[in-house]
Amino acid sequence: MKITILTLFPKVFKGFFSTSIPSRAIDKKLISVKYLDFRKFAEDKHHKCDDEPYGGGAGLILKPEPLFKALHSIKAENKRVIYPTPSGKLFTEDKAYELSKENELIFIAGHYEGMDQRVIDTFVTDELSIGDYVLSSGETATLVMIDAIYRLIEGVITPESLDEESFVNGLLEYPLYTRPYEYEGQKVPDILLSGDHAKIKEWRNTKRLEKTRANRIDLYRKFKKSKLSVKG
Ligand code: 6GU
Repeated sequence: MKITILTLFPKVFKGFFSTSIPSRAIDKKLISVKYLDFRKFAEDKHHKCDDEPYGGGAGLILKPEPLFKALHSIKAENKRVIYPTPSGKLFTEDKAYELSKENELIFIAGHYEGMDQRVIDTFVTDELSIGDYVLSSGETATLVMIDAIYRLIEGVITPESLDEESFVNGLLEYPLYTRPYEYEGQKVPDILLSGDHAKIKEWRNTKRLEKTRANRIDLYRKFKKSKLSVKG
């Protein structure tokens, strides 16, 4: 997957992509990441990218010209262009899965209070929000989305790791334990040491349901309604 990030602050991303699983995905050529600093497309003396909104209001917004030029330069017309914004549709695991099937994704990491609507109307295919809170910049939201998407690409992580994690089947993950068996008086549940795989699976399914009911009643109700079986 080819990922292009339009950003005024490429540095924000570089640490992430030079570490651990992301850097391995790049080495294995499963993803490539390019940064397009659209400030260089701002042609005035001060390379100005922001301005006051027509009609008044607080803050500055991104001007259309640098973004139009940057997007035209990478032929973004007819490509999947994602604009992370708190006013977008909710970004979910299903959306991450859908986007992980694309060969190419372009992200516009906004800054300031937003950007000129004409950029959205001309290029953006997906306006997406990562949750009901406001971040100071689009960079962190862009990073969150890319992290959720690229890890679903075949070969990035082992399929078994994806099988039972949170949101698979619409439930949250079961509790996990590792050595030592006993720590500060707390023991690992004996069932996990029993070697009885059917029993372990049953215990984990029960825990997934309990956890989902306690932490995410919305997901729990949806699960119950869908008549999906965790066993299936
Ligand atoms: Cl995508 N961007 C910003 N700036 N804030 C957010 C967000 C995105 N999603 C939730 N809050």
